[in-house]
Amino acid sequence: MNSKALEAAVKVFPGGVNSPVRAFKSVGGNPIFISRAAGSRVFDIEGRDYIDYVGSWGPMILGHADSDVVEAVCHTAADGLSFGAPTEGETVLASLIREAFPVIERMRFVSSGTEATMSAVRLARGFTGRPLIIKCDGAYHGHADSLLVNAGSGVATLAIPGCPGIPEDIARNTLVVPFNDAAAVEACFKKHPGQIAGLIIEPVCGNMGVVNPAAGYLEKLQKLCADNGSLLIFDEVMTGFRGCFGGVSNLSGVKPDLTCLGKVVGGGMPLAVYGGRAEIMGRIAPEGPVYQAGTLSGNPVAVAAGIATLRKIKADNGFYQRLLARSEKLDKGLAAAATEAGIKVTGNRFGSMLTMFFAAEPVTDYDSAKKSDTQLFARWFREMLAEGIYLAPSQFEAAFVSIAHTEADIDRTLAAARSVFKKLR
Ligand code: HOZ
Repeated sequence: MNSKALEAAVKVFPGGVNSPVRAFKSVGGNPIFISRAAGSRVFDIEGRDYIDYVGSWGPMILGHADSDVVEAVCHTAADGLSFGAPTEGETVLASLIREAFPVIERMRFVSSGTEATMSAVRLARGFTGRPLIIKCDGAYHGHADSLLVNAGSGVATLAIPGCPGIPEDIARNTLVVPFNDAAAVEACFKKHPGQIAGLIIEPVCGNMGVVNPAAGYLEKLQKLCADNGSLLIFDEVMTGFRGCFGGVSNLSGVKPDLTCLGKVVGGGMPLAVYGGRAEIMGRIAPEGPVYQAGTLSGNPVAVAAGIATLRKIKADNGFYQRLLARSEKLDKGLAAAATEAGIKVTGNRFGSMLTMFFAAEPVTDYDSAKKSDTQLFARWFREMLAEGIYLAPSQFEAAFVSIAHTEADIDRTLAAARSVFKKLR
């Protein structure tokens, strides 16, 4: 049935999918077609169930079909799906976001992470009057032209060297530096004085797999940007709410000028955010001249899902303690299972997102991530799927743990991992 569904889908969608990494192209085999999901499980159209660590690529921190979120969505939908006009719910969600991210003084809601990062970059350029931006090699900030240069996520997964359709005139305004290399950023500022609008960074990478910043790295970036009159933009689309009720800016104390959020903040519905210092956000239309708009921006149903999700996390005192303990157990358990089987892996984790690289050396940037044995990863992925464990079909993505993953789920995952690692030897 999955293969029949794929056959039909391929006729109407490139690769049979609506986002490239879903196609299983780098791991082999066919994608499973999902019929429904509940808690920590997804069910495919053949009736098989899987413990799900894709979590819709990050949003499902409460698990699937959380009853409070579903109720909020149904209740709101009954009163109309979209108005293209302000609602009070938007301000309620914005207040929750501001409480979680004090660096976001004012914000704008959009519908996807791509829109958030694209708009933040435009705002940085509009605010500073400068053309260039810096991004990290292997980092993925959505698929806007200027941000797809040397990108991670699906671009890394499919090893696409450069994306046709992006004019050279646009690409050359993006400067690329290795992650965790502050000296490279400093060199960019020296080479292009007064030309760099901002530096956009996943403060903990998720789209080359999870890669943590070295001690002091983010602080150095903040200083370099401030010294050079450039904006520091944190892309916390993946990391937002994954380690605490807030993001890397809260945990590190580093204060970006602008922040992008998505995924968890929309509770599984299409909603994303960019925001930051009030002075900068005041340049956005209609207050300022930097234009950005959207028919579905602040969609009431998506806003309701976001409010229900954030309220539920906030109301649960032990939320992060439980979530992080289970994530740590999974991370450590996977490493132990690999070691027991004599397979070299490097586990990187931030909060409830983690990547097990099939690499012997520490993974600190895209170059070291690329040293992973992707063939072995592909076998691991397929065997785990056969055991009923649904992981991201790419070495360069993260596994997401939700609060709905029980101790028993983690134990079952680790038991499957032990048996799969033995087969991989
Ligand atoms: N950008 C997502 C991975 N980091 C993929 C989204 C999807 O394929 O659904």
